[in-house]
Amino acid sequence: MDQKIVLYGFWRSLAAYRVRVALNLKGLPYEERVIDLVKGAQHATEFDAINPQHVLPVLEFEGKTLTQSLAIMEYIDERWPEKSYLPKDAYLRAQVRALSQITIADVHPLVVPRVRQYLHTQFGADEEAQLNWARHWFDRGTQAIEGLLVKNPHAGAHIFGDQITMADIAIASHVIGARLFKANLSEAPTMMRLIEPLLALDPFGRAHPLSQQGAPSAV
Ligand SMILES: N[C@@H](CCC(=O)N[C@@H](CS)C(=O)NCC(=O)O)C(=O)O
Repeated sequence: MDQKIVLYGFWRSLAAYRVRVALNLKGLPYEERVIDLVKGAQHATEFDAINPQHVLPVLEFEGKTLTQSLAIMEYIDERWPEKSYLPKDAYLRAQVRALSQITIADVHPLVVPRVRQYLHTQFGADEEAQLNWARHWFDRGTQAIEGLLVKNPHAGAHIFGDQITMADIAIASHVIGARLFKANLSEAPTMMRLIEPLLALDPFGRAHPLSQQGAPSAV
């Protein structure tokens, strides 16, 4: 059984970032195989055999393949339960998933390359229009997250107390994405107070898109 963990990723992929952080938090070494989304490598025949959805990330371990960052993060936490990033309490765990889904399920899918490409080919959206589209959805997500965090009674050093949870990983990916797209983060002081210190931690810093192979020195 192959014990090597392989992550198919790309420097700019926010979903791959989430999985990198999860692996780093667990102290799990992995090999990252780059699928260049700019060159359209997600559509190559070899990758079709790995993920017919043509998206990243994909995790391979022990001959098994897994897609979707949320499912992968949950799998990693269950497979290596030490240093868990999911609370034991069922209600808190559901809240962690709910907050994570705002960005993973509601914001992020609207700004991925295939959606921006479709806006271009079907509706003639140029680069600037695509950026405005992405910023709009990031800002809507930021407002929703900030609104929830302001009312969150569980906050400690992190969103749900002093334990880093999957929600911290997901919201960190939202902040990084908002920065890459130059969206507005100035009206989310609660979110930034919680996330900014996280980004400086080693498991998050090593996973950062701009620290990956192929990333430009400035975006
Ligand atoms: N919901 C998926 C996101 C999948 C996704 O859209 N990934 C992007 C990179 S972050 C991708 O591979 N996009 C390729 C494309 O849009 O053509 C997850 O969280 O894993």
